[in-house]
Amino acid sequence: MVKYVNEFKAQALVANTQKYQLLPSGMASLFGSATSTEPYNEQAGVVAATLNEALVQDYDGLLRVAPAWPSTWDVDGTVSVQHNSKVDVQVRNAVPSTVVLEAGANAAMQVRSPWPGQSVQVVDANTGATVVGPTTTSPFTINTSGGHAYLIEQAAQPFTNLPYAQVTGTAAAAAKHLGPVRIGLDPPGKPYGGTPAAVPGLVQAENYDTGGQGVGYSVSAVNGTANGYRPDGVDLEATADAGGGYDIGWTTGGQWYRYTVNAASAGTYTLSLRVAAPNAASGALHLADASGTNLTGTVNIPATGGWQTWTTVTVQAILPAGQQVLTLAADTGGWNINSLQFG
Ligand SMILES: [Ca+2]
Repeated sequence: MVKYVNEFKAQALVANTQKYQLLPSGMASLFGSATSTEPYNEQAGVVAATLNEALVQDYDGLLRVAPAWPSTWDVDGTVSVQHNSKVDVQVRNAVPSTVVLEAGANAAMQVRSPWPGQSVQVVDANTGATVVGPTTTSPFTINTSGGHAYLIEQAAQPFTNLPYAQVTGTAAAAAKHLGPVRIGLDPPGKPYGGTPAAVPGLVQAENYDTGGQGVGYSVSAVNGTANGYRPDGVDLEATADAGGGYDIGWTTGGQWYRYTVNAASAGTYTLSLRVAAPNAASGALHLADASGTNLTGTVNIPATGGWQTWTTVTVQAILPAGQQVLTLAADTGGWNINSLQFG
């Protein structure tokens, strides 16, 4: 019965978070409206309090470990409890795997066994002494010394037998989402206009991501004659190319512009760059993914005879499916770019 209550609670927490946690800051929004200007503090509070109480409860002088944790959720968490103490708990496959009491004071702390019916012992991590058990009695008492950590473990599975799990991983390159809502902040750069450019499709050079210098673009000098197009516009000018609009000029090696795009499918795309260069620009540019991998190889731009005499240079790029940030990197200067057509 408890199990099903916990699962229902987990579903309710997820549903409420998806409904209310709508603001980019991660705060919840009253009435579940993304356009509401009223933060909904209670939502974050309910989530925090519920998770704490589910992981470690401390009332009537008795510590209960994972008394109401949903069986489908793994967790690594720390909960503050009585006597200025903390309990660190890891749960895997519905069973506590690691339980540590970090004592903040000298006290006699009552603990309900995290593994009912199993033989349990408590080891003072500071001294190595076994201070409780092995015992199947529950609850048991740990006479704590402030500043000591106590390993609460199954006698048959002491900490010394636990597998060593190496910490691995790479920095996140994309935001996490829970259903339709953000968990935490998206990367600081955002697609210009709010929506990633569709691939296949046309990406206007002037529509580089927002976020400013070092985020949406990086330029060594601010130039341009069409700064009215966007508040953070740099190096833009009205273009004489077909279709009008703006192009990026004043190119210099080392400058770059980012574009958040959404590729309909993974595959090799033909990238048609609309460019102009009075003189041939060898090794002019390349397109890179978020991890810096060169997707196109170095692209050469032939002489078109003028800054507003346009031609199309075609290269290929392999893209994964979905939303991603592409960087148009200038390797040398001497050219303008109007648009990037992904076909
Ligand atoms: Ca353009």
